[in-house]
Amino acid sequence: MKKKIALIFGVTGQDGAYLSRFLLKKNYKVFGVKRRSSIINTQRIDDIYRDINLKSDFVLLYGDLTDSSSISHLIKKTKPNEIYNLAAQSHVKVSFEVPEYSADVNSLGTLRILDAIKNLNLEKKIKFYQAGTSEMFGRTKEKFQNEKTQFYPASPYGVSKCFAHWITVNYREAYNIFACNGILFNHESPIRGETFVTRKIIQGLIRIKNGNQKKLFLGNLYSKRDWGHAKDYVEAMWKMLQQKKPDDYVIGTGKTFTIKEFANRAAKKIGFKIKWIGKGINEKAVDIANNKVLIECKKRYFRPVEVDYLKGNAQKAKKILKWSPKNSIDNLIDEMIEHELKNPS
Ligand code: NAP
Ligand code: G4F
Repeated sequence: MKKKIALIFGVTGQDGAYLSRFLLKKNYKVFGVKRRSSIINTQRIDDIYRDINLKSDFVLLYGDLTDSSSISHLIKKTKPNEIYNLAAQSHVKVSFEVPEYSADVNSLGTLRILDAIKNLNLEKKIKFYQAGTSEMFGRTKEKFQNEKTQFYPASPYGVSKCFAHWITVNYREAYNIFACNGILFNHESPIRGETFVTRKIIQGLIRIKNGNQKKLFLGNLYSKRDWGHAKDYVEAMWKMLQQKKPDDYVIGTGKTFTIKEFANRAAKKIGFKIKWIGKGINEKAVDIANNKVLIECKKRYFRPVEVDYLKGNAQKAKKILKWSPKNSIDNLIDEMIEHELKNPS
């Protein structure tokens, strides 16, 4: 039987790496799009090349979401059955520093792919997945967000992803493209980028434990996030494209924790006994064993405006996709710690 072909934009990212492995195990041929960088940045997918059973079906090609011609060329060359758009300037805080670039990649980049599908007359041949985010809910007052919750984005990143969401809906309705939006809540893993808060906390506390760092500096300790495991979430992306009809789905765990709660759990598992002292920007976590300060707050890690509370209601995905998360926050933290201990940075 002919193998299905997937084209993944953002293959070098956390989700790109998990999705590649997932699809290769399902017997797909996977083409991954990487950008040119001055230093090799394929660490997350290098082990696929080392896997004799996977490497012959995994091909990396250069491309960029800011370059329409590269997108059309890649689609013509690879003739995909499914396109996964995971590429983005994905850091919320950084999007305040580079708002125009974030919009170019995240919003117009999505439009460029959809428009290439349409202009190449491949509407009936290609299924499209768009990596949407709970950041689109932003400052919503709803306490359990689902597909019907109104968007109220609170960063250039969130706003850029709202454009991507609606242009995906628009091309689905206007041109009958099989296009789905996943509205994914935060998902993490041992290969999460080092500047996202979960990886930063675990990496920082282990460095402190090993004597390689003195303190960990964080921003807002009181925002709440619904954290799942990336490995569960890429399965949901694939499931969306296997349905009879294209649609949009919220993917989350339905549980939410503050950054402080995440840090407390991680610290305990790493072997610290901590207590919190002070208030606001002066709040600190102290190691009870020696009275040393382990965690401090720093103004530079706060955002101009914060998304205070996210909790995802994935009932629709549960019912239609038969999807539910397999990993708890504790499994996730354990796995992240184990990886960091084996691969100290
Ligand atoms: P990530 O680790 O930051 O990966 C982003 C990927 O996009 C990287 O491969 C990056 O390439 C690539 N990229 C950036 N700019 C590009 C451009 N101009 N052209 C082509 N590729 C470009 O993000 P992730 O956590 O895997 O997330 C995947 C997607 O899901 C993103 O769209 C993100 O916004 C969205 N999302 C993530 C979460 C989450 O919690 N992880 C939740 C909801 C939605 P380099 O490696 O070269 O930088
Ligand atoms: O880990 P974060 O940077 O993730 P954030 O902003 O929730 O965004 C991630 O999840 C989104 C899904 O909802 C994705 F769409 C997006 O691409 C990305 O993957 O920050 C989480 C929370 C924030 O409230 C932030 O203010 O942690 C708080 N925080 C506190 N101290 C910190 C820090 N965040 C970071 N990155 N670094 C800190 O030192």
